Amino acid sequence: MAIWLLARSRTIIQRLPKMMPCFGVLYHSSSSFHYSASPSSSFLMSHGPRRLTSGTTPFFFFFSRPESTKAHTQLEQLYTSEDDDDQAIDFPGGKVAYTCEMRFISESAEKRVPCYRVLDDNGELVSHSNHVQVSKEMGVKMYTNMVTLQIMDSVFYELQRQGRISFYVTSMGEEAVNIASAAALSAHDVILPQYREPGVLLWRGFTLEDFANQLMGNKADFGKGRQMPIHYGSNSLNYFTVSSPIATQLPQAAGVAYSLKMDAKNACAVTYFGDGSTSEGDFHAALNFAAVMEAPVIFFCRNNGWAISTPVQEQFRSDGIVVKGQGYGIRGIRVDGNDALAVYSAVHTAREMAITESRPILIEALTYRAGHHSTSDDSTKYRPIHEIEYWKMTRNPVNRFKKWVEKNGWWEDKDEVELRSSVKKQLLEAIRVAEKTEKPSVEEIFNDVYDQLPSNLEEQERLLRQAIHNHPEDYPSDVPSRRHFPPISVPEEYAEDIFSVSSNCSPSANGWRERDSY
Ligand SMILES: Cc1ncc(C[n+]2csc(CCOP(=O)(O)OP(=O)(O)O)c2C)c(N)n1
Repeated sequence: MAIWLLARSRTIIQRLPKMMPCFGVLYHSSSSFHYSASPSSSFLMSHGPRRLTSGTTPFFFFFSRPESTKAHTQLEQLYTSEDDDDQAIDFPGGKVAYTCEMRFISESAEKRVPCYRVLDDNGELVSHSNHVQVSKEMGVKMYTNMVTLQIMDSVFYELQRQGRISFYVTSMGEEAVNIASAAALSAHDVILPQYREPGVLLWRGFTLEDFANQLMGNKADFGKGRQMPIHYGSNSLNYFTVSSPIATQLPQAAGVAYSLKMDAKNACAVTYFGDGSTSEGDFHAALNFAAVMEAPVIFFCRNNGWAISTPVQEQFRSDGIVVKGQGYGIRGIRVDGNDALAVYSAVHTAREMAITESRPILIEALTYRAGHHSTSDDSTKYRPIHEIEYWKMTRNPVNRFKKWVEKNGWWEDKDEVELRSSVKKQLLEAIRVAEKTEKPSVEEIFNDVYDQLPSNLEEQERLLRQAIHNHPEDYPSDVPSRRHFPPISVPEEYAEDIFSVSSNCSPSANGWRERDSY
C-alpha cells in the first residue's frame, strides 16, 4: 500500500505541471548543440517566472524550467541506457550506468572543438555557411563603428603617449568581437564588461565626448573623475562600470540575469572577459551558479591568446574555454572572433536561446590582442613581432568585414575617406572640449556612498584639503573645492605630519579653506 501510495504520488507530482500550468510546464526543445529554430521571444513573457498571490495566502514563486536546461535529465540521457535499468545506480541527479571496465575519462577530446565562421580571410562567405542575415543598414553601421573604434584607439593611445591622459587600453584586433556582439543584442540586455569592450558602449550610443570626458576625469564624466581612464560606465545604456579586479563581473552577471528572469524581462545579461579571467575562481562560481539557477546570461570570452604576458598555453591545459561550459552543464560555441558575421550570428542565436529557454550560454571567440596589454606594457618583450604583424595584417577583422561590405556594393573608397576624416575631426573636438572642462570638485571623492558622511571620512576630507593647500603644486589647478567646513580639530599625532609643512596654515588658522579652487 505504502509503495502504491508513493508511486501514485510521484505520478501526480509528475503530472502536476500539465494539470496546473502555474506549477511550471515542461517544454520540449532540442538538447543538442546544433541550434536552428528561432523560438518566439514572447516565450518568457508567457511562460517565464510566475508569482502567485491569492488573498491572504503566502507568496509562492514558481519557475517554468524548460526540460532541456535540466542538467540531470541531460546527464541521464547521456550516461544510461534503457535496457540495463538494474545495471545503473539511481543517484541523486539521475541514474548512472555501471560498467565493469576501469576506464578513465580522457583529459581531452580527440579533436579540438571546431571554430564557427561565416567569412573567410578574403571576406567571402564560406559555402554552406549557416548564419543570421545582416541588412545593408546593419552591415554599414557595424563597419563604421568598427572604424570609429580603430580611430578612437589610435588617437587616445597617442594622447596617453603625449602625457595628456594617464592610461589607456586599446581594443586593437578585437573590433569585430566588440561591435558585432553588441549589434546582435537589444538595448535592454545588461552588459557587465571587462575593460576591452568599449565598442559595445560605442554601439549603444556612448558619444566620443563621453569617452573623452571619462578619460580626462572631468566634471562631465559620469564617474565624477573617481576612476582611472577606461573605466567607463553608463546607467542609461545598461552598461555596468568597468571594475579593475578581473572576473568580478561574472558572478554579478549571473545575479543580474537571475533578476531579469524573476522579473520576466525579455532581456539577458551579457558579460565579457578574457582568457586570463577564466583562471579566477569567480569564473567557475559564476558558471555553476548560472547553470543551476538557469539564468539567462551570455558568458562571452574573448580568447585573445594573451593575459598580459601569459600565453594561453600557460593559462590552462584544456581545449580553450568552450569545453569548460560542458563541465558546468552550459551550452557553448567556439567562434572566429575576427569574423564579424560569425560573431553576430552566434550572439544573436545565443541571446534567443538564453531568453526563451532561460539558460546560460558560453561563447568563446578566438581573436588576438594586437596591441600591447595597456599603455603600461611593451608586448614585444614577450612575444614575437611577426606574430603580432600576422594578426594585424592577415587576420585583421576590420579589413575582412570591409571586403564583405564592399563586395555587397554597400561601401566605396570615397565613403572610407569621408568617414575617417569626419570621425577624426569629431574626436579631436571632443578632446579639445574635454581637456578644457573643469575637474569635479574635491568633495565628490567622498560623496555618493553614504547618505550622511561618517566622521572618519569627514576627517579624511579635511586632511586632503589641508594637503592640497600645503602642496598646491602637486594638484591640478582646476579642481574646485566647494564644501565649507567648520574649523578643524585634528588629533595631535596627525597635526605634526600634516601641518608642520606650512607655518601660516594651522588647524585654527583656517585660511586655506577660503580658497575657491585648487
Ligand atoms: C583579480 C585581479 N588579478 C590580477 C589583475 C591584474 N591584471 C589586470 S589585466 C590582467 C590580465 C587579464 O587577461 P585577460 O582576462 O585574458 O584579458 P585581456 O587583457 O587579454 O583582454 C591581469 C592579470 C587584476 N586586475 N585583477
